[in-house]
Amino acid sequence: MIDADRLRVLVLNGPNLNMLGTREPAIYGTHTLRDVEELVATKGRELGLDVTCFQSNSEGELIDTLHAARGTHAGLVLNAAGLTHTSVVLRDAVAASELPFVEVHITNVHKREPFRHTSLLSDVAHAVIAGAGIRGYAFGLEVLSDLLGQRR
Ligand code: DHK
Repeated sequence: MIDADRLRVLVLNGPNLNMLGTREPAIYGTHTLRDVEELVATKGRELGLDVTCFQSNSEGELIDTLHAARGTHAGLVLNAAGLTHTSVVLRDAVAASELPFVEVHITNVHKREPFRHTSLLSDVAHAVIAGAGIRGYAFGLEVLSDLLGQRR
């Protein structure tokens, strides 16, 4: 149920994150995408936010979702996964959405391969959280909640 009094926040997950839990568990851990969704639903309730989650392996679907979120959501928690490091079009879609956002990475990308050290999103993100595991999504919601509270 959508509550008109609660700000809507989109939690958007990019390619391969549907494989969480079984994908390279030594790197990404054993929590699943479902665990992420339950975590942000709980945190959202605690913060009084109306959280919607979406994951896609398709860049186009992620872009369409960002376009649809413009004007319907107040903020964004985004793990663009590998597209973080490569996608100009996703960056452009985030900018077009005009949503304040927190960039989240489950792993500490700066401790990993050099190609993961570059983000096409960080310079336009409100905050960047990396290496906190899936708790990073909950932290992202807290940061966004503070920011949106200040803007109300
Ligand atoms: C997830 C991915 O799928 C990688 O492509 C990124 C990110 C890191 C994460 O840590 O959540 O490089």
